[in-house]
Amino acid sequence: RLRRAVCPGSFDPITNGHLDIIERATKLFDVVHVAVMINKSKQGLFTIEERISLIEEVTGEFGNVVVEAFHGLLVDYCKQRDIPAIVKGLRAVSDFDYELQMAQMNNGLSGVETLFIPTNPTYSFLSSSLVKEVATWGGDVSHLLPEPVLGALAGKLRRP
Ligand code: COD
Repeated sequence: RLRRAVCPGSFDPITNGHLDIIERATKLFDVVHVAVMINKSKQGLFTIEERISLIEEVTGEFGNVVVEAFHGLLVDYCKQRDIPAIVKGLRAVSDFDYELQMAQMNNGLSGVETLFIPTNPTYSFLSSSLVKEVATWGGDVSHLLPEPVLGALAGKLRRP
């Protein structure tokens, strides 16, 4: 039986921080699902389809990544696909409170386990929202995003 895990998130857009966690997860599991969780109350800069196609493009080389959108509870996504583990990156203590809450809630709901991978320190300050803000005002984010995402973001900001 294949060992599966899921890396969930908004990925609006995927950053080098996300990609680092996904790549490390691909070395620990046979199949890594990247789940773009749809949050109707958060509009987002990229459409769900754009986020998925960027993730597919930058994770293709790993060879064991499945990218999907999901509307609903993460535990239901896991149940439907027989996924026993959630993999999350931890950037700093500030992430810990909320991540611990979600991990305990998810475990209580369905028994799914959450595993934390400490972020590469190069990316510990990195989030999709900060990248968008810095790029909006012309700051250089080229070291923080995979090449195809950089191009897509520049396109979005040119034609809002
Ligand atoms: N370095 C390392 N890891 C990072 C970095 C970085 N620089 N940035 C992000 N990550 C990792 C973190 O593990 C983070 O959790 C994940 O990537 C996703 O990040 P984002 O910002 O794209 O996504 P979030 O934080 O908006 O995602 C929250 C979820 C969508 C995972 C959460 O809201 C959820 O599970 N929603 C589904 C509904 C549900 O089940 N709710 C109940 C939860 S108990």
